[in-house]
Amino acid sequence: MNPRNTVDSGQAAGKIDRCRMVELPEHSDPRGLLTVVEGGKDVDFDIKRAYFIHHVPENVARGAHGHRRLRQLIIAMHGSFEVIVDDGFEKERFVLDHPSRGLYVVPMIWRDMVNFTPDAVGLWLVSEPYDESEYYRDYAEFLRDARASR
Ligand code: T46
Repeated sequence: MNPRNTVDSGQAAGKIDRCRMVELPEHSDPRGLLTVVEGGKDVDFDIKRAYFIHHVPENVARGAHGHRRLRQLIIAMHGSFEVIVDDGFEKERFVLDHPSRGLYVVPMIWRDMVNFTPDAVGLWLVSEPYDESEYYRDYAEFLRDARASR
């Protein structure tokens, strides 16, 4: 685990203060920058899946869901967007606007992605294969479970 970025797992999953910006290791030389994300080192999970979101129309929000088990690192590869995380008690807004900084999000967090610039490309590195049954799509159901788990 990179000591600058240590992110831990376990009991406190679902608390908003476990969601944080992670500085990714950059390798700079006259040819430019190379940024690395290594599962189990820069993030505390094995990366099982990657997906990216782009060409989001103006004023369109994405997300509006939570995950029961999934951990993720969200990176704005180009352009910028904002992620609002919500643990059922508190909310926090993060601006993602640099490809060497990612937002680490633990399970049991509701998230909304807003204010995508027209050129935004977001990359999601996640800990689980795609499984729709692992999502919360209903905010009332998420809130009930998130609050019951404290
Ligand atoms: C998240 C945000 C940022 C797949 O078939 N495989 C996949 O791995 C994913 C992520 C999606 N899909 C299909 C399911 C839907 O028919 O792609 C379609 C759009 O997915 P969804 O409605 O889940 O899109 P978002 O923007 O609401 O959420 C997605 C991810 O699901 C979610 O984990 O963090 O992007």
